[in-house]
Amino acid sequence: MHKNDVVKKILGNRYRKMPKKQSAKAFAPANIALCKYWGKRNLELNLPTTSSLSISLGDKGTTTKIQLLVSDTPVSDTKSYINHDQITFNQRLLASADPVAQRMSQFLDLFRPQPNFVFKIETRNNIPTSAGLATSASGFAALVLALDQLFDWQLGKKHLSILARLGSGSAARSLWNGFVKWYRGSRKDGFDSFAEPLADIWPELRVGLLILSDQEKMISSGQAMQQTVQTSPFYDAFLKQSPKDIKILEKAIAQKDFHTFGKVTETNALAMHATMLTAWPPICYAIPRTIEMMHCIWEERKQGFALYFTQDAGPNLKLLFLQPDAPIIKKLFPQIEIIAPFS
Ligand code: 2P0
Repeated sequence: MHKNDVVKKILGNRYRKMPKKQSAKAFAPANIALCKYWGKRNLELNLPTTSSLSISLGDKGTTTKIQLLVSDTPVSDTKSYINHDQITFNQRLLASADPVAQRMSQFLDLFRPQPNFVFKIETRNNIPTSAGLATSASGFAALVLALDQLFDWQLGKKHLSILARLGSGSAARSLWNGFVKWYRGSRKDGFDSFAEPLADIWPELRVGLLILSDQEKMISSGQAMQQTVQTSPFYDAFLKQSPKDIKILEKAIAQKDFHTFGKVTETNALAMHATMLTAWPPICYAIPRTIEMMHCIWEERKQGFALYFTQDAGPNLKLLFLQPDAPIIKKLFPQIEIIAPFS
């Protein structure tokens, strides 16, 4: 099944219709996975090998404004229209060859009413793009929300989550605040692979962004996932452990058991990175400073401090702690940006 078939099925007679509005604007939060998505069972539809669980970052994320225009550039073949989308990212107009613009334009092709229509997109992140946060998650979620408004599809969140997943897997989770679970599903068409929010809230929970490098990632997460799935002898262990981790995490969240919550989150991230280290060629997103900070966190924990971390497809760490400890954390890590996901 192709992305287009999924879109057709969701939109029905609204598929490739003209927009109802001149423009639309939407916001979606960034999210951090507590139990990770690492591997696809279907590359085309971004269907995951496991379910995952995340925490959204409140008002930190992406705002996207969208308009549909008729292209005034005469071109001979319809394909070349597609590269005429005007995409401004953090106030910078992207060249059509830019990988971010290409990825967005390819996604927009799924909704373009006619080949000679181009989208004008202004997208802005209020978190540093270099922060190692999955801005593709909030980016595609905000884009889908903006498209829904522009075309007046009036889709429910389940269908919006499926559409966002077609742009980027983790975007399926970026349509809500708080804790969000994305189901693996088992259907080939992915109609049972969407996200939903958990009812629980945890106002004291804090996420600290510890930026250790603003270097570009050496390998994209999509590529790294594939390499891991195909070559790591430890990947099966990750698959087996993941549903157990989600179950324990859900219980820990419901009971506000911070130690279990932190321990499982940290172990799950380290397990994901262990599968990457054992892939061939090996993938290591950590830099020396990442390891140094891990030791520092482990040392603080030995002293009785309730501090845990998670790490995604980059060298930066995301710290997990509770609100009363925020002043000590600030002292230990002066450069940290502290986010209160439920405020
Ligand atoms: C996650 N990550 O669960 C995991 C943990 C990074 C590490 O989802 O190829 O940008 O667009 O589906 O969602 C980052 O990968 O990958 C990611 P695609 P995506 O948050």
